[in-house]
Amino acid sequence: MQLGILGLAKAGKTTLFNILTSSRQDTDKFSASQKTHIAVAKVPDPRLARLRDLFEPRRYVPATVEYYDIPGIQKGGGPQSLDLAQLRTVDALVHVVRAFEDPELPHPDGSVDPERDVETVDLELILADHEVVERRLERLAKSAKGGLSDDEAREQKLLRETVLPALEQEKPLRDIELGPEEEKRLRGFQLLSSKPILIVLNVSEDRVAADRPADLDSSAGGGGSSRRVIVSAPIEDEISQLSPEEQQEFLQDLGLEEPSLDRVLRASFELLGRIAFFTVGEDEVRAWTIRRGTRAREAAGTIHSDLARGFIRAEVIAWDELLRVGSMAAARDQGVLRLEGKEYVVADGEVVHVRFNV
Ligand SMILES: Nc1nc2c(ncn2[C@@H]2O[C@H](COP(=O)(O)OP(=O)(O)OP(=O)(O)O)[C@@H](O)[C@H]2O)c(=O)[nH]1
Ligand SMILES: [Mg+2]
Repeated sequence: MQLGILGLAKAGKTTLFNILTSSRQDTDKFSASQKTHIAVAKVPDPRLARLRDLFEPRRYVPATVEYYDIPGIQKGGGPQSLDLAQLRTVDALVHVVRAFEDPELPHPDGSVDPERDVETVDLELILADHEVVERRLERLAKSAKGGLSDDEAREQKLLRETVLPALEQEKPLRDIELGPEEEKRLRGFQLLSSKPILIVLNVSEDRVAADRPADLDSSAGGGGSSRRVIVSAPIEDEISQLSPEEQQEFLQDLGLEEPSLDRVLRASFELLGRIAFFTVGEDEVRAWTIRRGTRAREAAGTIHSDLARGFIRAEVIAWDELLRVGSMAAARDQGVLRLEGKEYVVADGEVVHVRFNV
């Protein structure tokens, strides 16, 4: 699962990337980032941590997300100013928006205005998509002289009647309704404005608690494919360097329940409709990432292909139920361990043990 961090110059992208992934890329007030950094972040999950405390395994493996830190977009720089090759391949976008004041670091547009910046960046994505779609339509028009296949004709209709008009009205494609077949048809184009997006408002240190209510309205500014989180990058940086006890105290003083970074990570995960199921034991307590709606046999395949091939049954229990009874054996004895077949749809937070035979 890959997410591209993008935004205007000096919004705090690399600062955020460093904290998310415990990296140490240079950040600086004056010179612009030149290249894309890539690193993996662990998704914090209190449920999995509780299971770790119960099993005390040798290995603890949370779910992960991969972040790409893309150099800042130069406004009006056109598609060239985006690292398009990298951005097209990611599953979703994280737009870091500057909402902090710093007299030493003037905003390229002369003032701090997050809503304007959200629109500016959306517009860059829309322009990049527009170019791709127009080019494709030109090519289709050329081959139309020799006659289009059914498939090509359908593609042309979709691009011409739905996609192009939306882009021309400066509407991001994530906001238009498409059927499953249309969505599949478009996927190959890897259009940027169709990707789910998480908006991260990087606010001033003193506003991180004050701004919470707006933050909770996570659907603000769009449907299910766009969400918002508020952070203060320097505060998150500070938090990440504290011990767990100090963290608790610091967060309480600020009136926060958890580091905002945890919420960025979880939102990244949820943005893509991903859920986690767990495997437990003395050897390993581990999270596995699947799409919502995945059936037991396919879920088993994420652990190992043999488990899908030789799938017999899955023993399933909710994570909190397992904590309550204390072990898989106790769950079996008490009749709370369910036996599910290959068509069973695995739910978020379930502990799964696959019985298989190859
Ligand atoms: N005061 C303040 N400074 C910040 C904040 N976030 C980042 N900075 C500073 O802003 C400068 C730029 O931060 P970066 O993380 O490099 O920004 P960037 O978006 O990656 O910049 P480019 O990649 O060059 O576009 C650094 O000096 C940071 O320390 C913030 O919330 N408040
Ligand atoms: Mg940077």
